[in-house]
Amino acid sequence: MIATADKTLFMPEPASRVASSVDFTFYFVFGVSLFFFVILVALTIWFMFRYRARAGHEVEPSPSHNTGLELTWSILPALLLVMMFWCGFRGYMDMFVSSSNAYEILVEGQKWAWNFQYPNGYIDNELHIPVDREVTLTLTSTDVIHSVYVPAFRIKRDAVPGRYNKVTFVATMPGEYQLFCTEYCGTSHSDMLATVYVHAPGEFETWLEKASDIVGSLPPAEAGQVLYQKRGCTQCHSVDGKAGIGPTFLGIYERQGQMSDGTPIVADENYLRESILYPQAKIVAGYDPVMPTYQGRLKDEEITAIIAYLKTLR
Ligand code: HEC
Ligand SMILES: [Cu+2]
Repeated sequence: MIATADKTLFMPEPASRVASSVDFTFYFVFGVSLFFFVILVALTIWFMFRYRARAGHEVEPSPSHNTGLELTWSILPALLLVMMFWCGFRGYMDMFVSSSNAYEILVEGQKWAWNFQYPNGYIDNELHIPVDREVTLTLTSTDVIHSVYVPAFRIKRDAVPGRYNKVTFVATMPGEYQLFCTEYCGTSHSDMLATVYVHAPGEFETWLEKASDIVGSLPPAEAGQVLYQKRGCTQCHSVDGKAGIGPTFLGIYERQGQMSDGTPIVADENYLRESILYPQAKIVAGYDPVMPTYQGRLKDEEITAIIAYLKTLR
């Protein structure tokens, strides 16, 4: 691969193995386009001036044919196009075909957060990966189309509800990188961010082991707070009293609420549990029914921990 090791005009410093070939393809297409754009526009303007109609100049019969010229302007661009296809196709295959020992992470987009599920079942809202190891993201979505984009890795792939997409890459430098949702997906689309942590050799396994045991290693209320942050609730629920897309969690426990059909309700444990598992069962007055269900996505003990945390928000 042709290496362009630095950050480019449009992109951050490359941090994956495919990055340099993506940059090469981009600048090749860009350069060829720019070259022909300048030539064509310059010639057009010059000919307009040079061959303009004016007194004393008769219209000359145009030559009908020039084999040499026609072959040149057909074969040369055709070769350039084949080269573009070749670069693009190779890069696409590099990102699409994974080997059998790639580390697979399931990625689920939801309005408006990412869930990254590791092989041991642990789910996090940030992407953690080992350096220098082939990683495959298998993407899907619970609601609308989202799209994973990590500029430093030069990878981008859609997360489509009801199907699985894959993207494969090898991160080459430990550090933190920005991940964006790059498919407009509604109100908080621009907040649908995540950080990619590329761990130095050996550190990834240690991180995963520690992170996986939230409920086992923390008191319920603290575990609940971590889950609140890591499982996407923050996108819609504040804990400081401000209403967002959903009601604030401040003082939610035993709060007197009203449902959209007018029934009053007291937010006890069972109501909170129901709200998390079956959000559409009772809709809080003044809000839209946009909360995704966490059925099958939060374990019982995790829901219990979240409720324990909600009780502390007085
Ligand atoms: C996409 C935005 C969104 C996300 C993400 C979300 N919720 Fe909600 N949630 C809502 C909305 C909107 C309502 C109010 C309408 C309703 O009752 O469904 C709500 C209502 C609730 C209620 C009832 C609130 C009340 O005042 O009665 C609870 C409890 C709740 N959510 C918990 C959670 C938890 C826990 C999470 C994370 C695991 C979460 N929600 C994630 C949007 C969201
Ligand atoms: Cu999105």
